[in-house]
Amino acid sequence: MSDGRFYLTTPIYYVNADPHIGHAYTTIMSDVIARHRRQRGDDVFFLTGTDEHGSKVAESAAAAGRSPREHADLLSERFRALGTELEASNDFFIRTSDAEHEQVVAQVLSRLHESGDVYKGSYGGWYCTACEAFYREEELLEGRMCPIHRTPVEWLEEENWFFRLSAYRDRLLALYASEAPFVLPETRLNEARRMVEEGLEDLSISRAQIDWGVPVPWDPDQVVYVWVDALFNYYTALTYARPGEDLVERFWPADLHVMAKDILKFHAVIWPALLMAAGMAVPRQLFVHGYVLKGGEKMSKTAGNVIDPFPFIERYGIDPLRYYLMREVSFGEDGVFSAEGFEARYTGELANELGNLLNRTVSMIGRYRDGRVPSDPGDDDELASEVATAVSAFCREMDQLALTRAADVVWGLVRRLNRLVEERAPWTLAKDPDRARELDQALYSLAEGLRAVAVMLSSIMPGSMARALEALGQPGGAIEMDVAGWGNGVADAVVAPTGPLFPRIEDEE
Ligand code: ME8
Repeated sequence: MSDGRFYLTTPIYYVNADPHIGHAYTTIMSDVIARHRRQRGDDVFFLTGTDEHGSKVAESAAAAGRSPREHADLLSERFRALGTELEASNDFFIRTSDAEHEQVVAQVLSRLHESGDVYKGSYGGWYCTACEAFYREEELLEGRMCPIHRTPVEWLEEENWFFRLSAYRDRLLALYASEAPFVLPETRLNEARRMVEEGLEDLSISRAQIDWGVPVPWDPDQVVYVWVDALFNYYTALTYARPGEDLVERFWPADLHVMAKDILKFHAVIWPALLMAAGMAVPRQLFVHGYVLKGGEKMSKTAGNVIDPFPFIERYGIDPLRYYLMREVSFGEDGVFSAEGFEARYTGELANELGNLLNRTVSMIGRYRDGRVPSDPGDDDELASEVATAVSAFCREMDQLALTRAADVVWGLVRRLNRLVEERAPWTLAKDPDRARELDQALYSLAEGLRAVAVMLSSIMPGSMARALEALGQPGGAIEMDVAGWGNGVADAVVAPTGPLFPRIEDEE
């Protein structure tokens, strides 16, 4: 899968409205993957950013009484701030209004033009501005509504530049047949295949009636279609993210694009065809996740049912939100976000199962062994092998991007360790000097098991797990996956009791 370097991206988000939990979800899941790859020793480049051109943004700017540029500056900052709050470890934040991006888009467009697959034509179709896409009559819902947004579409007729997408049918089908699946999960790959098999229409890649965009290099009266402009961000970012460094050479093509299913066609069909036409390597893989739902509905700016992530972060810190989304919304499927569900997992799993386990372990080591983890690991082969199994299962699930299953694996170990506390009952062992060795072994096993848990969970809850490692006597503790295994850590460490990792949050009411 990877050759030691790993380039992954989130979609770049439209700056037409404020970010919500749906955007947070994609960014967090991508960040978990990025952090995990780093823990595996990969040279990672992680990109996110904002999509700023086109009529959707221009119209929302006008509605807010701002110029598109002012509006984009303001909203882009909110997405950047969201990334910071989420503790996203992205290496760069791209804006499609960056001059460097615009220049490279113009260059790539010229290459497309020279490929012979770009021609001038006229087109009339039903346009949904929220999707920034045309629909055929038969794709619309009753009353000429957009199938995604359920809002009215408008008839648009212009003379534009077209990309001969229809000519890429066989090459796309060959791409979908490649051994390493181009799209995960498989249902989404099949969906892409169906789209191509059902027949592709050529794609209008310019717009005549708006000017908020990148001018078409050979016809400056038109601007580049916002989706073409946006897709190429994945390439352009590498040309200027680190001045003086050739990131294209190092990271192209992308290893993984993460997104939700709403933009599957753009990424699985249009994007590789554009790259093929421009003579550029296509990405290795896409992961298409489901929707975060509120009630039964997709959360979206257009539907107006969004949940703001900031209050949750303010109240609980970021890690519980990262954990909750990872566990609750099975990666690849739809899942419901609810404040009640969030609180239940916070209290039941984070505070009680994990936080208490750490707390008890550290305080028993304090009480029975003067705060020093026994240096003799004893021969707890059974637990040692359970930890080894958990670590390798975790990595295997992460490699398959089965993020939620990976989290389940760790949680299995957390529960195992909780049972171990009850089974070994260190408080009973402590009363009997003849059983000192058993007590040593129990305390060592709990601490070493918890260290493995903390290393695995570091990609999901980086801040809290750094604190957990510190409590286990591993300040600035190594989190490389190859030290997660048994026997690499806690022997003889001096534990450092901290306050609860996940404190009870009193209800304000
Ligand atoms: O489509 N559940 O931007 P966008 C899960 N600019 N994920 C969600 C979500 C939800 N309810 N709502 C949004 C665009 N997302 C284009 C992309 S890329 C070259 C250009 C996430 O602001 C999810 O990743 O509409 C989805 O694909 C993306 O936000 C759409 O963001």
